Amino acid sequence: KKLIEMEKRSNILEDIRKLKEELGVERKRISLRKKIKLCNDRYPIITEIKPKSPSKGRIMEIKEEDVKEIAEKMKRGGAIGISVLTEPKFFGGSYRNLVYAKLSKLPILMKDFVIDKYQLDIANEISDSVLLIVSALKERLGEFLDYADDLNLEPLVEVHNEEELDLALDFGAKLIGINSRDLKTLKIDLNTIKRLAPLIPKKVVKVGESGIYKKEELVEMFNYVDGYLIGSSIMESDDIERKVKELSS
Ligand code: IGP
Repeated sequence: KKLIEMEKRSNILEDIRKLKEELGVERKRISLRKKIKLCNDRYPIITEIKPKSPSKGRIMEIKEEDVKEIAEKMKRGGAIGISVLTEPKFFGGSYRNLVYAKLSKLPILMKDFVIDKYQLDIANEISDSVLLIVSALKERLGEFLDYADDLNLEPLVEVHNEEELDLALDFGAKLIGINSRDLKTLKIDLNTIKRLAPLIPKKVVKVGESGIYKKEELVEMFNYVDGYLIGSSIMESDDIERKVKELSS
């Protein structure tokens, strides 16, 4: 069983290496954290390639070749980075989508439920940053941050309450995402961001996550955070470029 698992893993790496070569997307890493800090002409937003979700079901029918165009629209709209869901079952994501998104040359965040270090090996192959969800890792967060550090991969550490935030800060996270969605109930509460953001030291870059539909909501959130991650409302829009422009300007 272990051998089969190892073979599966090496096949994944093999497949994405081939696709990378085919598309010619090899480049130096770009830091999402720096991009957020340096952005001063608009609201720094990270858009998301999210084909479906547990709360919405199917959001958009996409083939991997379509990702290139969607990512380009996001870039033209002014996104400073792109998060790509790679989790297949609940979010309809794939590693191949991520490689296609890299054609945009924007920094990329690999979005998955990372619970095994081999997922970081994959992120290392294709991504600039990787999401680490504290509620999924608990005390193991430290090991995963160390390993990401060894790989020179930038982690975005996701928290949803005070306890998780304490853990993230104790382990020295420098880029923290506050998810307004409770991953258990799937409910959105933007007050979570208002409550947790002031507890984070200034040198840490703060990213708000989820639940933004309207510009006013986003503008209010920027009183609390340095960047924002927006998925569904942009993916659902019939004019992605215009929607991103409207939100980021
Ligand atoms: C985007 P929304 O509400 O704009 O579609 O949310 C992003 O924050 C969300 O996809 C997300 C997520 C996650 C998905 C945040 N953390 C962890 C899966 C796993």
